[in-house]
Amino acid sequence: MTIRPRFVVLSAAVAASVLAAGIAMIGTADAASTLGASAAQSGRYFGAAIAAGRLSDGTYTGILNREFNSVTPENEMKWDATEPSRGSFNYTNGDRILNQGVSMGAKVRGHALLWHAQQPSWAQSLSGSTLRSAAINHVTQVATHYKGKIYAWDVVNEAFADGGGGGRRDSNLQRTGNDWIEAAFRAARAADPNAKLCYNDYNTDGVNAKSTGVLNMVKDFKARGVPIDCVGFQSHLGTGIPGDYQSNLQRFADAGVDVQITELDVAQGGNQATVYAGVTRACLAVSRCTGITVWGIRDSDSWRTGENPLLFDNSGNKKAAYTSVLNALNAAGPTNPTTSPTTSPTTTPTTPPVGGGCSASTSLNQWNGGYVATVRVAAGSSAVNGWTVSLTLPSGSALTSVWSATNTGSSGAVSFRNVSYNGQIAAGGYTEFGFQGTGTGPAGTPACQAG
Ligand code: 9MR
Repeated sequence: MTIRPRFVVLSAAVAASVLAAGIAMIGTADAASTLGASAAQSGRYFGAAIAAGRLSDGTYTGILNREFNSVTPENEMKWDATEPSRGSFNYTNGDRILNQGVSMGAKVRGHALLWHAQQPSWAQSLSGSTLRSAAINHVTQVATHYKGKIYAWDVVNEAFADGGGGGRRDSNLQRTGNDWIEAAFRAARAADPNAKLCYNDYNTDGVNAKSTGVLNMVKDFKARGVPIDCVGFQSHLGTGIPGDYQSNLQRFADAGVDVQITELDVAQGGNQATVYAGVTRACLAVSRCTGITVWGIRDSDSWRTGENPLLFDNSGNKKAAYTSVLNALNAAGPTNPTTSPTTSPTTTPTTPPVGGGCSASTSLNQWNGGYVATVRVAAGSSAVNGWTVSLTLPSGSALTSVWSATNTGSSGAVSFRNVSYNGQIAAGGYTEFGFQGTGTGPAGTPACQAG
């Protein structure tokens, strides 16, 4: 659904009284009436974790189809589900989630390739190089099965320890060597170059030792060219939101990764609607926060039994928290947030699209001998249906990987075409793709051709 921005002209007196009443006007004239459509106004998604076993429940799928434009399998793509015995893969339920997402035109987040929990028993009993090669094979096989279909993969889940140290969690995977995480990310990139690759964790929702440990890993990966595109913040919250929630997201964005709220749920209590709205506003205020996923649909679908932490009650009715999220999304209006995107070393200014069409801008994370470029493709005043970005790589530079686009050429004049899930951009919205290369990254503003 395309949301057309319409601005209301008010007399000064009316405007003053409206402002005095504290009513947010931007976007209310054409406010979108579902979570997905209202998030799409700023180029974001609003998703839910879903369970294959509930897809035959009409109330459940009715809400899912109506409200959400992204899905995450709650359990169906985990290691125990997809490789129940070594080398023997079962994608039945994972594919059901994928197909549900495809039928909705939704993004599909893959969750999760490697995790210390929910391992099949055969993997739990392995160690050392045998476990390492089984784990990397698992990443390769599953990411290959879903190649081209997944918007973002949680490649590694919950690998950092709780408490004050900021270090890794002990696990059988960690005991194969500290480089297991980067090995997993490299294998995932090789298997599905177009999926965004995320690290995902909990208790990282504010600035603390654990989130700082994850941030340091991201910076290290970026500096060494290990492919990582995004960090997921699970946000299983109690009755409050960390005061530095937004600034924590921003410091990851500033390190050159997208951020996503991946498993949001909030204990029911007096503050539930306020906390939900606060999380939503924080994401909207961080330009690299690409979307929000709630961990279930109705309270009765939640893993947090008895806490009623979701947006719909047991009967599927919208709760106050639902309304507060929808209002926060609509209050952001039909344009992208204006916060500065990243503090990457080199950023070309975005050329404002004139009328329809598209524009592109590049931010570079560069090191001696290589770089990662993130390219933002923005629609003008009309929705874009397909896009091609063209640029020239400097002499000595060659592409080594491309994600969320397909390239023609790998040195000199190169162009990048959208993939299936990011060709359509709402008016005023944007999407991003990226590439890694040798040598020095491209300078200047790339050309963008819509259609
Ligand atoms: O919601 C999931 C629940 O159905 C499973 O029993 C549980 C098993 O560990 O995993 C739950 O999902 C978790 C997610 O995969 C990772 N972050 C924490 C989530 C809640 O436990």
